[in-house]
Amino acid sequence: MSKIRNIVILTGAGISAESGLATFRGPGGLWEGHRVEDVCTPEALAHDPELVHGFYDARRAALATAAPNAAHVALARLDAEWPGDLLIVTQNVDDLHERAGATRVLHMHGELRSALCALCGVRTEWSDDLPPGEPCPNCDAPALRPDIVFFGEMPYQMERIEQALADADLFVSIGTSGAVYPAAGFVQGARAYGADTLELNLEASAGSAYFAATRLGPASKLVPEWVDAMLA
Ligand code: BV8
Repeated sequence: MSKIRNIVILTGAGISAESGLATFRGPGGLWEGHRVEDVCTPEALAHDPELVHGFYDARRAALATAAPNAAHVALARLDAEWPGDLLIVTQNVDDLHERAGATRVLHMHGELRSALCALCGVRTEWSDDLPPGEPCPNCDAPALRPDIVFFGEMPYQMERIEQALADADLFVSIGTSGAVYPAAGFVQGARAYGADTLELNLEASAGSAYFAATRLGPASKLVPEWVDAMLA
């Protein structure tokens, strides 16, 4: 444990499942009601803005009734107490890591509580419904869209993520199916740079074979146990 100084943690929808937020794949998943290409692509946004804005409005509203769970709280404690570098790279667009108190968080797929102007690129904090054609507070163009990275769009801050993976001594993946790239490839990158790798997930994922160790179970149990051991 003493040789570990820099940690990168990747989180996915599974870490928020016990907070009542639906995951994407699996029974009752978000995608179950929708085809991915109908709600999570630039083409969908152009073709049916009402559907896409409505899909994210519903998820933004669900945030109001969700609270961080023991896994988010444990990661926030590690963030506060870990003396080395630590970066929580989340694929999630909820704000549960921040509401648990974590500060070193990077949302690579965007955030529900942010609106992006498709014209001037300025972001505006947004907590209510975001109807299509809403004027941008900065440039006034009717071009505000959900600040979400759709399929075919470049995830945010990839250079910063790649640098963190290059510097990492430990890469931990929590609550993700390993179905979406480039996030699903981070474990291979981390290993190539010599990092140790650990997966904490409810079930085996598409990437489990790449991890040096995989522990199966709910994040609310596995993550506090792992953080306690890291801070012991
Ligand atoms: C890009 C928006 C390039 C936010 C999302 C290489 C190979 C193959 C394909 C590609 C490739 N490179 C690019 C692609 C295409 C594509 C892709 O990966 N397609 C897949 C489907 C094959 N990737 C992209 O398009 C990405 N862009 O690469 O751009 C580029 C280059 C130059 C110029 C321009 C562009 C963009 C990807 C982002 C797409 N946006 N969503 C939102 O709506 O929330 S993806 C969506 O899936 C979410 O972001 C989500 O985060 C992501 C991954 O899902 P998970 O988080 O893993 O959730 P899931 O339900 O799948 O799994 C939950 C897991 O939790 C399960 O394993 C379950 O067992 C576990 N679990 C459940 N309960 C618990 C639990 N674990 C613990 N405790 C519990 N209680």
